[in-house]
Amino acid sequence: HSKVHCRSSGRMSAVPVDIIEKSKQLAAWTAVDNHILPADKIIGIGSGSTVPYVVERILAQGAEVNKGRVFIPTGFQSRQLIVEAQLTLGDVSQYPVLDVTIDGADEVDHELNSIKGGGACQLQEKVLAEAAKTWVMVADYRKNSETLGTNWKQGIPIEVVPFAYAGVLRKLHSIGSPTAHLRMAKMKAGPVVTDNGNFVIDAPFAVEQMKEPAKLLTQLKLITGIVEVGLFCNLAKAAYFGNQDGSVTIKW
Ligand code: ABF
Repeated sequence: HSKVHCRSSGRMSAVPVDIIEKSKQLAAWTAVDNHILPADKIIGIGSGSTVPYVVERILAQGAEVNKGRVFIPTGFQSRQLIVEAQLTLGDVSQYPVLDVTIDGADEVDHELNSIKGGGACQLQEKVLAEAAKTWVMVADYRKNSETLGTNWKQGIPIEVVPFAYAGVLRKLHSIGSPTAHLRMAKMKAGPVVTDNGNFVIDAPFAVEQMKEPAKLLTQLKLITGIVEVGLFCNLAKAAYFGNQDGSVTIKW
């Protein structure tokens, strides 16, 4: 994307009880309305707290249209969402080409690059993003920024093969992320383990490096032991952000 356009749509009439939840819902609903058409049959469902509103809006399209669809999850949480909504569950190995995937994000920059993986699902999320003919992100206004790392300070989530993690950490420390660290489970019960049985390293980088995310991504992907990097570059068709005032910012 050489240029990203921004647009704001109309306001919601109801006063939100919970502004952030409302803004997530608004982003999700608008994205579904714009990108999930009756003809779309193979649909990727992403992870995070905005995605339940995506499913909510898909269900509102009616049982008739949803009967003919298959839904592919990015992880355990979205698998549960699909099952609980009584939609047809599929696997990306059965359906390697998806019509649309809608997913959340931790932060999206002015060129639609994003940080993802705060929820530790970035490997499956990226597989579904790349498999989709149309990949769209949805989030509340806090995720919308100029440069990655501005609002999301935790660093880039990096999925690593468990036995290689210490070496990967040393390498990250030496290439500009001195505070890169293994993500621990709550109460420090042990490392977070992804749906694929891997560990997650959170690696903050300096602003200069974050300004060229595609370059950083390439550099990181060459490190042996790294399975996937939570930097998503040149993949998104659009990103939707619900705002506090009930408007939606669309970047595309
Ligand atoms: C997924 O869920 C992840 O890529 C991202 O880490 C997270 C965002 O969730 P939330 O909207 O709950 O912050 O999309």
